[in-house]
Amino acid sequence: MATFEGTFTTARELRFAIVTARFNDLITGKLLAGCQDALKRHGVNVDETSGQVDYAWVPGCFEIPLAARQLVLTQRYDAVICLGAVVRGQTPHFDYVAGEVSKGIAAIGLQTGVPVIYGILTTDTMQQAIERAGVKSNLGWSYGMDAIEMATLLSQIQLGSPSNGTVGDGAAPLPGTSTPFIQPAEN
Ligand code: INI
Repeated sequence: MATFEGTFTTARELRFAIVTARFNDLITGKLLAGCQDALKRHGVNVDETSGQVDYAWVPGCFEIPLAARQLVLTQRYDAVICLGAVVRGQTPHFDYVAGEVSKGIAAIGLQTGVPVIYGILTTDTMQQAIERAGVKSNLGWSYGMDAIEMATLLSQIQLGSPSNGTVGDGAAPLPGTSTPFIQPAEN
């Protein structure tokens, strides 16, 4: 039996894109810092000039799926991380924005086979958002870890090389499994 399980020891070989919403940037800036910290402490060079992590900024969460999809379609990244914050108390269209960004992010991952991390805080109050972006803990850190885990997991599955080494043993990929399935969504 094969066990596929993401690892945290080979992140220095991976490439990431991070899409961050400017809306609620007090919160999203903290999420980004936490995410960068997690990646950096696992060997990823997060400097803009390194080429290992690229950054995209969008006005708000609603625009995140479009930017994330375009980044995925370049085939340059092992995972794309989406960071945003939707606060219910601040907006009557909370449900629309939160709903669209959730559906959009899920669809990109399923359509392309590339992990797209849902790093969107959806809270009732700004206080809750602040607590989750650094005062109590910083979920940005978790989103960075999730990206590493999913990128390495998908790589194992594509290569037929599980963490317990019983299939493939990290040798040549199984036929037809070495290239991620990338296909633009239909209009
Ligand atoms: N965008 C957010 O990222 N968070 C919010 O809480 C939010 N509110 O409150 O409306 C928000 N709105 C902007 C939206 O995402 C779009 O950027 C805008 O509607 C332009 O398309």
